[in-house]
Amino acid sequence: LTDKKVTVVFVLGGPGSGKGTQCANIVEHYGYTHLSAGDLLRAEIKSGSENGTMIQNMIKEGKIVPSEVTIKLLQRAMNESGNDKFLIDGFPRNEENRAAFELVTGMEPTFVLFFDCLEEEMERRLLSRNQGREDDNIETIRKRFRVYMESSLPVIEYYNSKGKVRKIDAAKPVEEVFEAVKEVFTPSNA
Ligand code: UP5
Ligand code: MG
Repeated sequence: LTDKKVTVVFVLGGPGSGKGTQCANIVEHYGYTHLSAGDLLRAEIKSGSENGTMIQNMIKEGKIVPSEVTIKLLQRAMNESGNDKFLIDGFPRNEENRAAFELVTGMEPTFVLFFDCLEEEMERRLLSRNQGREDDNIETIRKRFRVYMESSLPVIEYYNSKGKVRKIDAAKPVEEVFEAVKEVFTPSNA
């Protein structure tokens, strides 16, 4: 997987900005494998792994799980997929995540899809999601927003300075957001 032909797109944006929703659309149209770091961590909790309790506590507090744990899960999922095109959703969340991923995998994203959305709208979506996520309560949501502002936005700034960010207005209805996403993935742009 250190092969140069592997395509990685980081899909970033605040909690509830629509990363998972739009990744599902992208997969249907463009042949990528969707890897949600949060989904992989939640599956790790369910599997009863030795890290499960630690991961569960971090997610409940909206904190960022140590890079080595998340990167191992991502690498395993990439290897198991048999694909060479990946949407990595919700990772990297801080500078340390970003630097560790590049160091360990030798990969850099082709570009970064950034879903930009106002906090009020994201909060509304998360509070009405009702999928039993332990972090979808107002206390944890506030913590997730703070971590996003303090730790994750600087990663987006970093890639923006390298000209790699494709910013999408994510406050619009799902179909309209996907129209904008499609423009990014048309061959002349991607
Ligand atoms: N919805 C979506 N799009 C909409 C639209 N355009 N208009 C109206 N409604 C829309 O969407 C959220 C909800 O909004 C859904 O009900 C959807 O139908 C609706 P979704 O697509 O799920 O948004 P998403 O951005 O994926 O929100 P999510 O809650 O998954 O984002 P987070 O970044 O908070 O969650 P994630 O799972 O990535 O991480 C959870 C936690 O895991 C983190 O807080 C952290 O503790 C841990 N984590 C790490 O430690 N490291 C990692 O690398 C990753 C995660
Ligand atoms: Mg998600």
